[in-house]
Amino acid sequence: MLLYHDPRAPNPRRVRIFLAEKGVAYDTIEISIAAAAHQTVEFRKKNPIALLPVLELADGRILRESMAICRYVEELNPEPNLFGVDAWERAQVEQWNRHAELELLLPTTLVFRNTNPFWQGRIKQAPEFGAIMKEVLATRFDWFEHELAQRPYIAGQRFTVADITALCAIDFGKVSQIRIDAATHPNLAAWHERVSSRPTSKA
Ligand SMILES: N[C@@H](CCC(=O)N[C@@H](CS)C(=O)NCC(=O)O)C(=O)O
Repeated sequence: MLLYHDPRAPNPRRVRIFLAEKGVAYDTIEISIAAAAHQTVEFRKKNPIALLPVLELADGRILRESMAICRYVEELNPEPNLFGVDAWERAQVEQWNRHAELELLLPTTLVFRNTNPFWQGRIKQAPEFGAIMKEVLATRFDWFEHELAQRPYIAGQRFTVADITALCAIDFGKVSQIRIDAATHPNLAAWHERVSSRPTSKA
């Protein structure tokens, strides 16, 4: 398997951590977003909408959504289970992974895209919208703080793909000065410490 990724981008990191948790071997090709390598005609043959990550199988088949890739890997490598073992847990993991995607990762990337000089001249930016997304994120941090007072991991009593998504979202906030304040969000900070201490978080 070949993973096209950018080491600095949060969605490819989700897949790298997932693959590391599974202990699955794979090769990588770095596609630098800063160098616009994802915009080339050649890369668009892999993904017409020029986004990372992309997984290419040995026979040339392509998967280009992080969660589609992770689900495929889970099917082929059921252990350790990261998507839930029964109907209830699978629903919980799905729910919390979507919450982490839509309520943490999406606004975090929207702050970055709309306020960071990196994107100046590359895309149209709306700084005020970015600032609004930052305010929304603050309310989401409050919500996750409340949730994590009740359990050690995002979707329940154990580490799942929902933790991977939330970790990648929160770490990517750094570039926009979005940080967990341990004084006001001790449970979120403790969770962050817990998941960051896993060796796979370095993947
Ligand atoms: N839903 C997609 C999102 C992919 C995505 O937005 N990737 C970002 C990197 S984290 C990207 O390639 N951005 C390049 C750009 O916006 O030009 C997935 O999870 O696979």
